[in-house]
Amino acid sequence: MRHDLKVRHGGRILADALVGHGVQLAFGVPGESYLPVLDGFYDVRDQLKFVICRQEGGASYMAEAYGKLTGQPGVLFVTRGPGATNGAVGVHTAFQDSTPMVVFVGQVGNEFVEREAFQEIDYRRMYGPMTKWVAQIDRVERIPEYVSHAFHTAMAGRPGPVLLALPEDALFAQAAVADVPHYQTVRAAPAPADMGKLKAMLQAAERPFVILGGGGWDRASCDALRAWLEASQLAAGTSFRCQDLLDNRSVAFAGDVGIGINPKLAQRVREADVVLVIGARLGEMTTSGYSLFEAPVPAQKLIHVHGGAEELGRVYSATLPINAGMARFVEALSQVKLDGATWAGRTRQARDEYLAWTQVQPMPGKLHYGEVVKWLDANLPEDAIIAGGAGNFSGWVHRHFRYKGFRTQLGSTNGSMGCGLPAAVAAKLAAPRRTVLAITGDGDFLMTGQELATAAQYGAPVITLVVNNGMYGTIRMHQEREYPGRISGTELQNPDFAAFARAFGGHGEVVETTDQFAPAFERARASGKPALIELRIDPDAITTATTLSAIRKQALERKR
Ligand SMILES: Cc1ncc(C[n+]2csc(CCOP(=O)(O)OP(=O)(O)O)c2C)c(N)n1
Ligand SMILES: [Mg+2]
Repeated sequence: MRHDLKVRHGGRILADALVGHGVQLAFGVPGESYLPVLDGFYDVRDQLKFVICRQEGGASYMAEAYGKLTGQPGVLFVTRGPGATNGAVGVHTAFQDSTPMVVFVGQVGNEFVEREAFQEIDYRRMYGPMTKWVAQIDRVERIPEYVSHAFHTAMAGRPGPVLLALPEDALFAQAAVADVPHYQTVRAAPAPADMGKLKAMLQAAERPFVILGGGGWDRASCDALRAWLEASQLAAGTSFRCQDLLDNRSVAFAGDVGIGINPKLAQRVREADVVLVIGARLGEMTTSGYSLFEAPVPAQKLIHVHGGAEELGRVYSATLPINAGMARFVEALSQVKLDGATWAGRTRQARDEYLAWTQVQPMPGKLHYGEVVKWLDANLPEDAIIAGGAGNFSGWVHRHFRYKGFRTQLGSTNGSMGCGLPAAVAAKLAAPRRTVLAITGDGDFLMTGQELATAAQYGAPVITLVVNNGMYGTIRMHQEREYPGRISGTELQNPDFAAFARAFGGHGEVVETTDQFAPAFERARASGKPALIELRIDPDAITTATTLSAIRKQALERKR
């Protein structure tokens, strides 16, 4: 034992370790299972703020969004069994979104382990499939080592969530141990020979296309990539809910390759001869159910660049797989000079098709939600952040909003409902000067609506739009298609959302016509409080392109 070291309890060692790794905000719900950590937080309160949430689902979404926004691991603390189970949703989101996250969970003391003691769960089995690594810190002396390991793992290669269980005895115990320095981010660099092959493949292409997506990006890489795409006259799309990786105003931007894809863009991807995929996993949502690329051997020549070596060849056998971190890859790519004369015309056409596709369509009712999204597009500051959950309401934003820069979008690629408001709260706490919106559905919002309390408690004046159609519209849409007219399990009786917001000390309004929106938004913005605007839309307006009644009619005709 070194004699120059101070004796600390496990909770303080852990708090110091977090500060040492640069953690300034952590999210969670307390539990008696980790009292020494709360005590440690008391000592480091000037460096690290512990944001207390109202439900672990909200807390885990906040940690996930924080990780996504900052590129540093989002940190979550939850208590044993009940906290660990409630908190799972944000961990799954982080896993599918490749978001760095470090989760700490209380655990029974080593003396009771495997007895099914109070709230005991084997986290290795429970969390194994949705984390990069799960471990339990059994000895107080090893807390700095495990925490360092966790941060390195969350950040390396393909980023993702890791989980450390904290047996109570290891937290209460005392030790004199040294801290470990700040973690380093370990990412691979592309081999020069592979960059040579990439250049030859792209230059020989007639119908090239680029798709960006996934995690592990940073602003400088996105900006450099935009410059390269424009200089190369290439057209690019973004994978599902990664629309902010390329400024949507760039002449290179051809749209989002996700749910409800522009049919012309889908055709363009299918017909491409060489596709350069940077960072995207090519999951089910990005490939339109594995149909844009044939699995396992695509018809297109595929250059697949990914930060996780294990991702390459997982579904698709690429012509050229490249394991690289985004920054390293873009740095090398910037040296690749291409003559875009062959495909410049196609790139212009792709852009025109995007511009045409994003024009708003007519929709039933007095409140035109598409026009609302267009208004936001024209009036929000360029760096405003839009957080969203899952539901058909998000389709209008995907289609009509132009994301103008890195991390102006926070969404869940696992299509998880309820992440909009908590993600917005985390974003506002991390970037207080930016305008932050949550765009939610009536079903979506109430999954985590209680986090308005967190917004109020920590002074996070986010603006939430609740798009109210009185139902779980997405499911109703699928239901009408499969079982027309047989409404089952999809209707909602809603509260007064504006009054709900006011009950938390926030600002609340209802908007029923298109004209009412802009002044209501300005009042919400001026209120300086967490604000909520309920948008009452016509329930028939089910997507940007069609109505519920049209879907039912088509389904009935099909079944006849
Ligand atoms: C946590 C979670 N539970 C359930 C679902 C399945 N689901 C997807 S969309 C949806 C309905 C969303 O309803 P709402 O928020 O009102 O949006 P709308 O589709 O009506 O616009 C449901 C239940 C999901 N994606 N995530
Ligand atoms: Mg709804």
